[in-house]
Amino acid sequence: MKIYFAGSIRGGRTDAALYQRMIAAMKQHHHLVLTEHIGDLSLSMLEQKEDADERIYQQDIAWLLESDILIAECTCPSLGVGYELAYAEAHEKLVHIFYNSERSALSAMLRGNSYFTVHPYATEEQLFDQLEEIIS
Ligand code: 6IA
Repeated sequence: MKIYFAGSIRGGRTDAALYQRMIAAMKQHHHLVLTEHIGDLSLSMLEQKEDADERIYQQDIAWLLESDILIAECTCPSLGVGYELAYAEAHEKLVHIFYNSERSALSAMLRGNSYFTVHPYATEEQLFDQLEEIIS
C-alpha cells in the first residue's frame, strides 16, 4: 500500500516521536509511506520558509492523489491535517483517524462524519493494536 501519513507540523510538534513510531510500524509491513518526513524529529514548525509553501502544497496534493490510504494522527490539532482529511474524502480515499481520547477531544467535523473510520485510544498499546489491524 502507498500510505499518506498525516500529522501536525505547524499545529505543533508535541507528538513527532509518536508519528515516527507509527511510520516505522507501517514500514515494517513493507508499505511505502509517502510522507515519512512527518516523523522527522529535527523538523521544526518555526524554521520553515514561507516561500517553500507553494511547493509543499503541490507535492503533498500529488502524494495524496497517488496514495491508497490516508492514516492521520489527530491528537494535536492541525489545520493542514484537517484540510488533507477533507481532500481525501472528496477523492474517495480510505481514511483512518487516530487520536488520544484522554488528551484531546476530536473535532465534531471529523468524529461526526461517518465517512471516516475513527480510532480513539487511551494507551499507545491500543493505538498500535488498531494500527496493526489496518496495515497487516
Ligand atoms: O498545518 P500543519 O503544518 O500542522 O499541517 C500538517 C500537514 O500538512 C501534514 O500532514 C503534512 O502532510 C502537510 N505539511 C505541512 N507542512 C509541511 C512540510 N513542511 N512538508 C511537507 N508536508 C507538510 C516542510 C518540511 C520539509 C522541509 C521536510
